Amino acid sequence: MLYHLLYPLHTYHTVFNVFQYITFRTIYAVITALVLSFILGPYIIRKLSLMQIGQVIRKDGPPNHISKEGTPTMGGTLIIFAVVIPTLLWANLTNLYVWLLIIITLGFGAIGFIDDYIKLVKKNSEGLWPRYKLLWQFFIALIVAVFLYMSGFDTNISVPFFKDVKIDLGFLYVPFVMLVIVGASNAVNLTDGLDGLAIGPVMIASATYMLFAYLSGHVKIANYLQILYVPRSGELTIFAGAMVGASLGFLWFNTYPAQVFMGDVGSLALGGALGTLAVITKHEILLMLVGGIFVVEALSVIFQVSSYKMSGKRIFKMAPIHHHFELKGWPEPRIIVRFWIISIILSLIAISTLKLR
Ligand code: 57M
Repeated sequence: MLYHLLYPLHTYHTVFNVFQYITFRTIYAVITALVLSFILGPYIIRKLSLMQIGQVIRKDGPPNHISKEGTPTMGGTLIIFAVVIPTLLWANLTNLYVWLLIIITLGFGAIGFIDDYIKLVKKNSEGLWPRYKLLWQFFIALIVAVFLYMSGFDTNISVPFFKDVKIDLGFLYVPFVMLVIVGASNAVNLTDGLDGLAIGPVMIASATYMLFAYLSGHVKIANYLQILYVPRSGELTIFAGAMVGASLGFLWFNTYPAQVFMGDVGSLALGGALGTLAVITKHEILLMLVGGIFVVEALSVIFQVSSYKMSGKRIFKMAPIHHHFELKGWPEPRIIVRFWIISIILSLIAISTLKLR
């Protein structure tokens, strides 16, 4: 909005020229998201506590989680607010990609909100029926995928390390996009099982895709790096910047010992947004590397459940894998920070692939 209000004033004074620059507006999207989180955080945590929206801890989980009973959850409402408001403030709102990201964030956030609400307010521990959750996620992802396909969006996917390899998926691009978005959403959801364990890698991945969006949307840099140029995708730098600020702000309250959990409203929204950023910046396969922690967490569940079903034996002491380390006796902060470190390493490797090709 500020872009539309203030940039036109550059004809009266050159200082308003600065509002045309994506870098300037991204920096202020990060700052606005951070400030909003710090201002609204305490209020929202107090509100959630007063409404007794406290986490119910399953008895079959790691024993040290029992003390977390009653921790306010659904803090993801704060995250979504701190992402969407700065985006509306600083992004070019005629950019359709920005609206696609907002739709995914609000849509997946709504699914998570309903799930959390049923679990915590209606006191029904089952929440939304898992297949309904998945169905609604695929439906919203379908809307985004079909819109991209029908608007002539490039259906080629790039392969890391191989600059000349482009795979044109044609109409299969639609299910591919849906899988990336829904997969990322659920992987983040599974990861959100320790204080700050999900929000840390989400912040790191958002910062990585903030860079990718800027590079992919800049014709000269994209050509120099020989990555797919996606016209107008540069505006997503601002959305990704808001995600970085909102994640950092939420981490202030979610760090061990957490004052608030994000809830499905947060994890589903953030994962869906990351998946959509990966699709529109055309770095979908790299998401497997940038979001490597989320991939490992999801795979640990798949392998554990498959192994248990086939042989009755567990591969891990408990899945997702963060619980395995807990039961091995690692203190919670040690697991969390080591997962953050791995996430940073994976992101640096992913960024290096832009040159290693
Ligand atoms: C998402 N939710 C956390 C919190 C957060 C198939 C199976 C692997 C599913 C999985 C599951 O239930 N996943 C749901 C993970 C939960 O966190 C809430 O959920 C939101 C995110 N969706 O925002 O509101 C618990 O995680 C802890 N937590 C923190 N700090 C945080 O900042 O400590 C969360 C955020 C919270 C809190 O204790 O209650 C969760 O873990 O449920 N199931 C599991 O992950 C269970 N694993 C399991 O059953 N493994 C089996 C088989 C089925 C794979 C096995 O290994 O044999 C574990 N989770 C729990 N209890 N709670 C173990 C049992």
